[in-house]
Amino acid sequence: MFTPIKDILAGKYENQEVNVRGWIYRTRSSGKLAFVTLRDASGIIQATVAKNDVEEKDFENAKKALIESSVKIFGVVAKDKRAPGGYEIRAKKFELIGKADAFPITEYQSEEFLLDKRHLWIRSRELMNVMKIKASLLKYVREWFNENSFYEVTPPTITPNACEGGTTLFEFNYFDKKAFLSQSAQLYLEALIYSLERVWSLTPSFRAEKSKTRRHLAEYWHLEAEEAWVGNEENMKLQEELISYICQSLAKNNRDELEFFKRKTETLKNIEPPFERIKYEKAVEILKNKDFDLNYGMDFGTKEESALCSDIEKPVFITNFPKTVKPFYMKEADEKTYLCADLLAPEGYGEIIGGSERETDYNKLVERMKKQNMSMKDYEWYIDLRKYGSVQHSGFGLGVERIVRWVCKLEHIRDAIPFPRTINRVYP
Ligand code: NSS
Repeated sequence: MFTPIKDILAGKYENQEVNVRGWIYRTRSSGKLAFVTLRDASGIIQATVAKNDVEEKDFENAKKALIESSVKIFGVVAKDKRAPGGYEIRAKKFELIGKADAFPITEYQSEEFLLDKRHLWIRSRELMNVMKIKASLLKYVREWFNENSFYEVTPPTITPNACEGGTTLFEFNYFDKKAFLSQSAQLYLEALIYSLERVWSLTPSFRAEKSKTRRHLAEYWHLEAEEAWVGNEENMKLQEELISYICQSLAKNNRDELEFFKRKTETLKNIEPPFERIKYEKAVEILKNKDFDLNYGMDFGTKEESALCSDIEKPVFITNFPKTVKPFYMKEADEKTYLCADLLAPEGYGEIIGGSERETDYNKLVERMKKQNMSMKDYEWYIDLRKYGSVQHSGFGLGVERIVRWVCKLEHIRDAIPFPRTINRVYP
């Protein structure tokens, strides 16, 4: 049996014998003593290997093994103030499992080099902690959807049409036909509400973003929900509750990882409904007062969003965007605007959710699509839904890496995903 390092550091094994296994994080030796710091998925602990306590071969291996070699250690746990974490293992056996070559990643490396060596860099403390936060966050999301009677569904990621407009579509040859990588599961979720009423899905979404930004990936994880019999106001309430549940759960259960990123648990605990709602029109005024050169009808970019959410403590909804900047499927609020909302994260991190009430009127949809020169044939199935028991419905999409970036205060979204896909990177 092998003991997770975290349990030893929690003080459960003082003066007891343990077996641990993992990878060498740091190593040094002096004379008859080798210090080997060991890392497993749960934590880091120091082991001392004394020449007189182990077989000669084991001692030689402990002295020579380079960092990232995999090892198994058997020994006794001792409390020791000098050891990082307060405990160390005094080894009785040291077994070298996989000898490592000289590890290519040393202390000061360029971002590009670390991205080339991503398959190794994912072992770093930073990326391990990000991945732990992400795994927990997805667990909380599942809990919340289960609690709130949503069914998880599995929509396709190969699609015949666009959801969010043609400019960010990845097209490919599908058995001699044109097909696209999905930008959003929304249109399929809309079909699924007629059987299950409340549905959600977690899928990769693809955006051929031609710009280099710190918040766009070409492939990201998209968490989407769609609800029958629900208008945009209730849709926003669900989003507030979901975001709050995620933040409360992280604050309660992920202290160590949050501390690593200097994210205060208090800040997350304060993220409770209601979130402020600001109409797009008002947001334009706010930006103009901050000296932005911008007119009604223009979309917000990174800078505009940042300016709207840099001084706030809770996420904020920007609602009622003009029809000119949003896709065809939204329900109109009035002649100029849609019943929609983008949720912006605090501290300048910007949009994490896009959501709206959907157009239910067959004729309005067709008219709008014709105006935008959309191919009616590709969307026939979608507008068909309006013919068979159409009901009010709404939904939203949350960018998983966007919320992870905010919670972990990451400079760049690519560090919220183990193998980022961006405009100039598909390797490794
Ligand atoms: O384009 S969205 O704003 N909206 C939709 O796709 C809707 N069809 C979702 C729905 O109602 N079911 O994208 C939703 C979110 C957005 O708020 C971001 O958080 C995230 O998806 N998003 C991205 N994350 C990372 N990289 C890129 N390129 C990206 N684009 C959107």
